[in-house]
Amino acid sequence: MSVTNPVKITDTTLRDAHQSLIATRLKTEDMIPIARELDKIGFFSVEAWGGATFDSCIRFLNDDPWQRLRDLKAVLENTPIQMLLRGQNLVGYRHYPDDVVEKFIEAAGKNGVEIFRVFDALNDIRNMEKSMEVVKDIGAHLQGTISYTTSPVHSNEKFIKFAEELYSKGSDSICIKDMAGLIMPNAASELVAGIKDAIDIPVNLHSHSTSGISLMSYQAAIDAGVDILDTAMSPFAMGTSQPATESVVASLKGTVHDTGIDLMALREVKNKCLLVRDKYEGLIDPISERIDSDVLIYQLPGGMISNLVSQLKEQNALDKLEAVHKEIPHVRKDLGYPPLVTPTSQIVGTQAVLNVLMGGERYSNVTQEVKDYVRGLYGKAPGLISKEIMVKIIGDEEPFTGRPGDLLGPIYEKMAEEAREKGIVKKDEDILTYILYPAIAPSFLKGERKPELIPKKSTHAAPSVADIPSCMEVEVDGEIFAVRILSVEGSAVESSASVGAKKIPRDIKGGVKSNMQGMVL
Ligand code: 3PY
Ligand code: ZN
Repeated sequence: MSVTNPVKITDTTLRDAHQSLIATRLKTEDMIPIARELDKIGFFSVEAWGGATFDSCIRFLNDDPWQRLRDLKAVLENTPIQMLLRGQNLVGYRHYPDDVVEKFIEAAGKNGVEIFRVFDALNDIRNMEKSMEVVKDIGAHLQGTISYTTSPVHSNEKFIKFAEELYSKGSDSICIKDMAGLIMPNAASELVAGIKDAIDIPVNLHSHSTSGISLMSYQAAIDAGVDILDTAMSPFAMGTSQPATESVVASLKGTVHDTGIDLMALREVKNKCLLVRDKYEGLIDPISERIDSDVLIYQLPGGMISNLVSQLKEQNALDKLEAVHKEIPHVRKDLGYPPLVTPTSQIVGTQAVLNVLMGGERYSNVTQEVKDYVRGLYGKAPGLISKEIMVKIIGDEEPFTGRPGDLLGPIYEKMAEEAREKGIVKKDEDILTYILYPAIAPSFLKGERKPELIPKKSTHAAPSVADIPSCMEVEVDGEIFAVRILSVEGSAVESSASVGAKKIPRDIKGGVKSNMQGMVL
């Protein structure tokens, strides 16, 4: 059978896969041997930079993100490096001025990024325009991205119109970014076909296996003519990560869509990945590896679930997790149905936590980020925010309706001066590290930060978690505690309920502070 429509593959092992499964903790030294093997395969691209990796590098790993990029570039001789860029948010959680956007993209290009996947959480083109323009200026591949979600105000028709807008701004390809694994096979088929009908550039589908539906949606997208699919090598695939590269490649062998990738060559990559996975096993949360059908109801992207757990743990309120899950759709509706992706996932998630923990009336306590969102400082909400919610959150203030980036004057030169005065600039890129993460960059750039240790993996066989209740009440000295089993070491038979369990007093008081910085999703 002749291969008339080969599918291309973007392998995400070195970015989204470890961001989704091991909280973005893969160190550069462990990436390089994998990258060397990935380079032999013939992928369309390897997604290896951007998203949360920049933050994680300096906050947790004591790895220089710029050096990582250079090291990757040195071994990825035949395969383009792709990065995920959060539009005007770059690799952070808030908008940066245009001069910083320009310098950052130029530096990323100079150090090795060839394909820029640019998205905005609200699909507000004004938050993407500047970065798209700079990507074009440096002559790199611009992948304009749709943040996919479902809601009463989203439809395939609107997404196709948005794809046309992305195309009109110079996109070389379009990505449908389904960050929570929500896209259904029918919707994938209709959307891919619709975009391909409307514009003549390659279409890439990016999904996560969180809900268990992604492989069916990939097949539907293939039948509808998708050009590129995102997958991860099997040791870092499935669950909250992408479908497995090997499975997709194998399923297309001998068909008109054959990827041309050699399964035996993939084995070599897989073997390298297995060794690395073994080292990080202690970081893999079994929850991330399982199918979670709740995502279809609550729409939480994988990273957000673990983030909520950690916020609630901080407040000794893990027993409120279910209530927070239920609150999230309310907050999302009130805020005009933003797709849940960085930073809106944190904005909505944190407010939902606050609404639940404070009890009483919703929004009696509001985070600064929600106020700014309602003020229009993150861009235009996809749907209406009712007058009632507006008043509750920002009183009678008039929201801003312009391009949020226009409110920010240039800061690069001033902050460069500041960084030099602090004696932390050894190379130009250090200035960008400082501008993006001013609180932690100085200690990182002075070499004062210690890398986090990788938790030890259990030496016992995996427990049969199905047999263990996830939550129980116990009485200690006359007081009732809700105990949630967070992890169980050893086999189910040997383990007692106290292993890895946390006691949670039921009586929760106090508020929640927002921790937008430092959230790696
Ligand atoms: C990121 O912004 O880091 C993402 O992975 C969004 O899906
Ligand atoms: Zn993703």
